[in-house]
Amino acid sequence: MQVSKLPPEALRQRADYYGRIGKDHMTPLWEVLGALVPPQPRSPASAHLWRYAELREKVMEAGRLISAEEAERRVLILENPALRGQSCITQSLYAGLQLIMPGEVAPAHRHTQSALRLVLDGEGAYTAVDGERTTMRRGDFIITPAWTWHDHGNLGDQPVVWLDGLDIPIVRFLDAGFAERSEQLSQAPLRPEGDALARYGANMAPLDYEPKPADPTRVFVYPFERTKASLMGISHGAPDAHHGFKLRYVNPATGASPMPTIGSFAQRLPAGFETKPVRCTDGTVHVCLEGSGEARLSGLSGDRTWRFQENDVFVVPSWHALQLRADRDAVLFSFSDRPVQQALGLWREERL
Ligand code: GTQ
Repeated sequence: MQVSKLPPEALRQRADYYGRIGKDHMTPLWEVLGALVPPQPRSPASAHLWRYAELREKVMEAGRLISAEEAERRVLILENPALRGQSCITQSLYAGLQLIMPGEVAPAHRHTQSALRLVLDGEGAYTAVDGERTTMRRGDFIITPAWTWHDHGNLGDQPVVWLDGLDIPIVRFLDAGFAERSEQLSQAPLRPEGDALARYGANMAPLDYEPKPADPTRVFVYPFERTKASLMGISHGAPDAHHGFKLRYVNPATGASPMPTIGSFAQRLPAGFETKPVRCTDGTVHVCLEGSGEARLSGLSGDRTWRFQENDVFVVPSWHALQLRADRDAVLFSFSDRPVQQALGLWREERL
C-alpha cells in the first residue's frame, strides 16, 4: 500500500471496516502485501554460532539425567535464537546434538521425517538403517531417509555425540508426519556392515535397481575418509573464489541429493584462503570438522564475525552473505533445504 496522508475520518472508517470484516475471518491484503511478497527474502531467523567447547559439558549432563531408552532420543535441540519454541534452526530445518552413552540403545522407530547424522565426538556407536548397521566414525555423514527403520547403539566405552539434521519443520508445515515404534528395541541385522556401500556406493548397482528420480539413496553412509580423499583429490589449482574446494553429496544412482528434502555439502578451505562473499536463498547449517577460521556474515539480521573451530555449528539465514577464511586447513560440512527450493524453481545464489 502506498503511504498517504488520510484525514482522521477516513482512517476511522477503514479501521471500523477492518473490524467488521474481521468478524467474518477476512483481512485486507493491502495492509500486508509488502510483507507477504517482499522484494527479497526477509528471514525471521537469525545467525548464530554454537561453540562445541561450551555445549559438550551440557550435553554430557543430559547423559546423567535421562537414559537414551527413556528419552527415545537423547537430543539437545539447537534452536534458532529468533525462533525459540519452534524446535528449528532455520524455518525449514531442525538440528540437534544427540548423545549415546556406552551400552545404551536408542530404540528402533521410523517416521516420514528424513534425518542426517554428522558424527562429531567419540567412538564405538553404530546406527542401523533398515536392517544394516554402520559404525559411526568422526566426520561420517549418515542418513536415515523417510520411513526407514533406524536405531542407534553404543558398543564402545566412550560417550558418542553427533549432529542430527532433520526436515521436521518441512513435514510439519505440510502436515504429513507419521511415526511408529518397532516392537524390537534394536533391529536384528539382515545384512553385514558394508553391504549397502558395496552394492550402491562403489560406482556399481544391482542389475534390477532402477530408482525413481526422487528416491533417496540406498547408500546410507558416506564415510569421512572418502569425503576427505575427494576434497584432497580436487585440491590442485586455484580454489573456487566463493566456495573453495566444495562438493555436494549425491545419490550415486541418480546424481540427485541423497534425500529429497535436505542437501548436504563438504568443503575444504586451504590455510590462509579467504572466500569472496556469496549469498543464497537456502538458510544453511555449517559444521567445522577440521581446522579453524573465521566466518563473516552480512544480511538483514545485521553483520557479524565469528571464529570457528572443530565441532562448532553455525547457521546462516537465507540471503545473508557469507565469507569464510581458514587460519588452518579447514573442512566444513553443511546442509540446507536446497533440493526443495531447486525442485520448486525457487533457489537463487548470488556471488558477490
Ligand atoms: O535419531 O531418530 O534429533 O527421530 C529427532 C528425532 C533424532 C532419531 C532427532 C529423531 C531422531
